[in-house]
Amino acid sequence: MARNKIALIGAGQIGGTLAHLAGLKELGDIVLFDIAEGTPQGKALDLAESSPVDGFDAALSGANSYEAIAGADVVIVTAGVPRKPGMSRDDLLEINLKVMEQVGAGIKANAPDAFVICITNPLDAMVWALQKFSGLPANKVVGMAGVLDSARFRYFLAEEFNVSVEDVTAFVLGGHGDTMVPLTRYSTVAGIPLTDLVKMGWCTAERLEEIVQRTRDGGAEIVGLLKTGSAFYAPASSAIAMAESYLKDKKRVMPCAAHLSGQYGLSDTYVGVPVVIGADGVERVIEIEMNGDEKAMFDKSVASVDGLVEACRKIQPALA
Ligand code: A3D
Repeated sequence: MARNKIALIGAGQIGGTLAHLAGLKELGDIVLFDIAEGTPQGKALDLAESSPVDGFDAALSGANSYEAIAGADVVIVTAGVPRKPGMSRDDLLEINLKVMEQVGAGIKANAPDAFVICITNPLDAMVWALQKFSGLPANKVVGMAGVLDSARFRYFLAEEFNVSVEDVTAFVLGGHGDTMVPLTRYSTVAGIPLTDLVKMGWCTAERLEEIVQRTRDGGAEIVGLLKTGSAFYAPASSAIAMAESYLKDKKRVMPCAAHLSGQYGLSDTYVGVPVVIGADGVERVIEIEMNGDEKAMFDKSVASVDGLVEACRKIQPALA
C-alpha cells in the first residue's frame, strides 16, 4: 500500500513542526510548500536528515509551486502572517484573506480530494473563506482551534489539581478568539465534572474562573513571552491529532471549527463545536445542550465570528 501524502501549505514555525511530527509518527510522505524560496526545501532536507536518527521512513520535500501538492490526502494550511504583541487575531484578516484565496485555488487545482485543516488566523473566518475559495465539500474542510484551546485548558487544570493531563478532559466551544467558551460543566477529571470538583473543595469557583480566563488568553500569553510570532508546538500537535483521526479513521470526538448547516440554529458559518473526524472527514456535528449562561457566551462568540465573516465578504465580494 502506498504511503499517504501530507501537504503543508506554509513552512513557517507551525509548518516545520507539523512536518517533524508527521515524520515521527510516520503518517506519510510530506511536502512543505511556501512562497519563501529555500525555506520549505531547507526544512524538508533538515528533517529528512533527522529520519535515520529517529528511525522513520518518509519522503520529505520542499516546493514553491502548487503542483507539488498534487494528490495530497491531507492538506494543513498555516500560510499567512502570525500575531505580534499587541495585535489581535482579527488584525490579520485582510492580509490572510488574500493568502486564503491563493491557497484555495492551489488546493482546488491540485488536491481536490484532500482533507483540509486550516490553522491560519483569524481562524473561523479564514476556514470559512478557504472552503469557499477551494470549492471542496464542507465536510472536508475544517479549522483547528478547539483541540488547542481545550489542550490549554486541560494543562492548566492538571497543573492546578496536580493530576495527570491524561485524566483531564475539557471542552472549549465557539470561535477561536477572546470570546471562546470553555465549558466547565462538560470538562472533567476522570469523568467528574469541574462543577462537582468545586463542590468537593478541589478549588474555588473564583479560581476556576481565573483558569478559564487564562485559557481564553492562552494564545496572547505565548505571544507576549515569545515577542516574535505566536505559539507553534501545541498548535501543530493539535492539527496532527486531527489529521491522524482522518487518516486512520479513528472517529475521534474533537472540538473543531466545522461548517454548520442548521446545527445550533446556524447556517453557512464555521464555529467551534464537537465533531467526529473519520475517513469521511467531519462525519458528524454533535449538538450539545447548553444552559442559559453557556448559550449566552456561545451566542456572543458566534456574533464575533459573524462580524469577521461579514468583513471578509466586504473585502472579497466573490465570497458573498
Ligand atoms: P510563520 O512562522 O510566519 O509561518 C507562516 C508561513 O506562511 C511563512 O513561512 C510565510 O512565508 C508563509 N506564507 C505567507 N504568505 C504565503 C502564501 N501566500 N502562500 C504560502 N505561504 C505563505 O507563522 P506560524 O507558522 O507561527 O503561524 C501560521 C498561522 O497560524 C498564523 O496565521 C497564526 O496566526 C496562526 N495560528 C493559529 C492558531 C490557532 O489556534 C488557530 C495558533 C497559532 C497560530
